[in-house]
Amino acid sequence: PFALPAGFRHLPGFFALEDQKALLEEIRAIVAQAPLYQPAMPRTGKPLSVRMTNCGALGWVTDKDNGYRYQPHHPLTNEPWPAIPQRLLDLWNELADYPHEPQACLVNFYTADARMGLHQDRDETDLQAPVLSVSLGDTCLFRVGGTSRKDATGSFKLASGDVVVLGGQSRLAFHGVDRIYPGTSTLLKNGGRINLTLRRVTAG
Ligand code: MD3
Ligand code: FE
Repeated sequence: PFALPAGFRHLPGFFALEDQKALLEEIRAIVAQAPLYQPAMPRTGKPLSVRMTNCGALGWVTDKDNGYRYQPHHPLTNEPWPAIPQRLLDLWNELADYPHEPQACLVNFYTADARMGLHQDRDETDLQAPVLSVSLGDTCLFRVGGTSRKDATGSFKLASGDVVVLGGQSRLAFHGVDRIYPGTSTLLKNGGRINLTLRRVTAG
């Protein structure tokens, strides 16, 4: 029997289409400064199917030799990450109910065949802070479970403009992206899905 973890909030259609378009332009400017790259799994070096970049003081990166971590520079350009757009800082202030600013915004880009396996987010020192997620472009099938990998999971769709708040117990829930539904949004010219996650990394 699956029950959503406490603190999990799905806000369908939180961003209207015009705001999604404005946010997408801001993300395009970030990607122009900090290009999407293909991250690799620790030790095996197996490439992730999701391409990534970041904005904010810190960015989440992974590669074969150094594994999962936060760092202040892009792994390929060695430039500092671009700033988090004000629209996303406003979102955090509206929904996070947390007294410290977000430090990282991970930008995930999914093509039609990209997936993200079931995992927990535990690379942050501050596990009290919520994670905020914004979806843009094609709909995905998202899966969420409990704090143990063995716990039952439930699935639902995340569509363009949806926001998810992962607070409380849900912060350490296992989650992943099982599939992308191509052609479900016209926001991105060439299709695909973008997910933005806003995070506090270090204790405030
Ligand atoms: C539940 N991203 O970047 S967003 C990730 O759609 C990640 O790209 C997925 O998992 C994506 O780590 C899911 C929704 C999400 C984000 C963080 C969570 C759900 C979460 C943290 C804890 C529990
Ligand atoms: Fe995650």
